[in-house]
Amino acid sequence: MVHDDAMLHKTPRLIDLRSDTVTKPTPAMREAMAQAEVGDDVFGDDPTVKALEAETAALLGKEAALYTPSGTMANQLAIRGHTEPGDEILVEANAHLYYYESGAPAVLSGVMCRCVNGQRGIFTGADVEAALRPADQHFPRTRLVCLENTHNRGGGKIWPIKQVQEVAATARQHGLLLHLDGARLWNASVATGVPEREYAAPFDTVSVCFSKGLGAPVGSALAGPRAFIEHVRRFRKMFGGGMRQAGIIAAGALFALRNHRARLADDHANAKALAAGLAAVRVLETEPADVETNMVRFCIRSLPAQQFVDRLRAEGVLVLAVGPNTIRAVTSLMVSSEDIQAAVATIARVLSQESQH
Ligand code: TLP
Repeated sequence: MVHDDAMLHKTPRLIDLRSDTVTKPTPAMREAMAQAEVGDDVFGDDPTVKALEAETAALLGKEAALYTPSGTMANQLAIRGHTEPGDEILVEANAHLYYYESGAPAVLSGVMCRCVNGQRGIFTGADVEAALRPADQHFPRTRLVCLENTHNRGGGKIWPIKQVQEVAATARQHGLLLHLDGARLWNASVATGVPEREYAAPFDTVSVCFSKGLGAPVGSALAGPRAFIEHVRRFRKMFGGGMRQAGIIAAGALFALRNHRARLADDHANAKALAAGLAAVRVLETEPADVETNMVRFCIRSLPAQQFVDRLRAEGVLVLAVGPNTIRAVTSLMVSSEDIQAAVATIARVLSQESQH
């Protein structure tokens, strides 16, 4: 285990499966942050931010990258940079940048979102074609297609590389630009062995997060062509994302990038173990074969999901209701394999208490 229990869990021991965003910096990461060389990044003076941006761009096979405070900002900068107000973007109906980003495409870029319905977030070139309309003054100009890998609301589903390439080829045939929300691209690469740069290759821009499974406290990046990254640097400032001595947090991100990617395999093994444990608890509908990375989704019918979540919280297990009957559990460096077994036991106990009522 990477984490140091004494440091990370000062308060009563909770097993936190709400998200991989809850990860706290490890002692070694904190040390790297304390030692970071810093400067005013708006003046271009922060060497640690520059190092992070260069390493991220290289890993993704792109010319340049821009450090951002959040994944939301990285996605929204991509949309802003690729479009003009009144344009339309094609997104999957459960895509984070459409579903969970507070209506930002409408406000920050003035674009319309046209939704494609995927299977756990995955769609086809034919779906893109079906959503396109002829060039005509009545229609908005379709400009950008967005994919998400791994897909959050798809339960951590990985886009098969062949299908990414097929969708990208269709988009290109129609002169469309491509953006990848790769908040958890690291997970896809660890699970499949397909390098990040190969997944990133068909896209103009890719956003990635350091503050999820990689365990850094803050930050994401947007990678793409150098001219595009310089173009959106201005929008980052406009959106309030110009940070000063950001090297302090970028050092955590850099440490995460260099040291925490391979260990995501542990999270994936823990997620599979969790799903297997839950499958054995009769009342819960879960499909262990659907668990491809660090997320487990399960349904509960006997009481509303939120009520079940509240009951579990009282027993020290935190999960998230993501629908009226659907619950999400995410593994990360905050949870050990022992925690997973304890969480399964708690869930089983709470369910059996409920069924006695
Ligand atoms: N996802 C969060 C919540 O916002 C739902 C989570 O707990 O999973 N892209 C994807 C695919 C994401 O899952 C997230 C965060 C983001 C972008 C946004 O990142 P932040 O939270 O840094 O703005």
